[in-house]
Amino acid sequence: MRRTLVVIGSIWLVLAACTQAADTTTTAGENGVTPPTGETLAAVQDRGTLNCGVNEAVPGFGFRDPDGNFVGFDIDFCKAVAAAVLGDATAVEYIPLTAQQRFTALQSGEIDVLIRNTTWTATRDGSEGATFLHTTFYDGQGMMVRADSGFTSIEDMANTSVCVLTGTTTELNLATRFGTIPFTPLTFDANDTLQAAFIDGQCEGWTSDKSQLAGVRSSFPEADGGPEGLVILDETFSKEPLGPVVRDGDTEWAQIVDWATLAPVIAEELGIDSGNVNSFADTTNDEIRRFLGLEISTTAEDGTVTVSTFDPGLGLPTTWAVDLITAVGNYAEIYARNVEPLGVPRGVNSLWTEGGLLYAPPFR
Ligand SMILES: N[C@@H](CCC(=O)N[C@@H](CS)C(=O)NCC(=O)O)C(=O)O
Repeated sequence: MRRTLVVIGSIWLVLAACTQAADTTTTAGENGVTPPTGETLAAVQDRGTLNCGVNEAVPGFGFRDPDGNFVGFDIDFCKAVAAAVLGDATAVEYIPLTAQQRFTALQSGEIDVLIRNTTWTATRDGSEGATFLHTTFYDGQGMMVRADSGFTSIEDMANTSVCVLTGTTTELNLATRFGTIPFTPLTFDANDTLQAAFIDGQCEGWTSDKSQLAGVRSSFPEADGGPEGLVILDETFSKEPLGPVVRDGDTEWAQIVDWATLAPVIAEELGIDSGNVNSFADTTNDEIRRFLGLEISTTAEDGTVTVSTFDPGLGLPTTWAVDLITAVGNYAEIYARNVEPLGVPRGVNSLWTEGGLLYAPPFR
């Protein structure tokens, strides 16, 4: 009987949280800001800054350091877009958003792009006015527990409480994974309150994307056991492809953000990085010349030589890729700077030529 009540209680809590998430969804323009459909590029150029919706609470991905600066893997992709579009990686207005707020902020026009550890799902594509672009980080959900808890699997965690953020894919996956295993989800709006509850012992498990658990674990307060006091269980129980998201209805802007997102991958594929990006003036590799906006000579059958720079017609300046790679580096550099310190190996986030999933379409 008690078990049944726990299961019913769990289902209710999850449903309540999901309903809350759905209720906060507004239609575009509902909050008085008219979303610039088809005009985002011009709006960003006129403003001179990119409004990037980010996280401020996940070390390694989207985090505000002690000096108040935004740092992390996702933040570097905001910078990449600003460098491509405005030629200035610092021309970014970072707008911190909770998981619940993020799609409303996108729909209302408050942000130009959302880069906040956001998972691409069919429902978000179909019902949130959102267009998901290429995945920048292939992730999966996991469970973090105290090292002294003795838990080594989800099955060990019957009749426990699990802390989870509301408005996330995480809370739905959690219910799916526990299935008939009785447990109580405790939902929170933000990481700081969730962490306080976890430290307080209100929940035995903390579930989220594994990269984010690694980030949170890396900076766990020493007074509360530090990183060593926590273990992330081996199991990965969902697919969480994370990447940038733009508003539906502005294909030109979506393509610009998409290619800015792909540029660090292209650069890594071509062996270009922030240190050598200016050293390719004499390269005979036309793929590199096209990407870096260097002049290319073509000789027609009658011997006429034409010199031109490649322009794919995306609406970006010729120097966009040079500006971008100079500012943030290639994908390997972005990863090394932000994610490697968390101890997360590249794994599936390696180039396709190295057994990973990162694969950029041809820049030609
Ligand atoms: N990728 C998942 C989860 C994203 C998510 O919100 N993760 C949490 C877990 S660490 C987070 O970002 N917390 C920071 C906060 O909202 O304070 C999604 O798109 O729903």
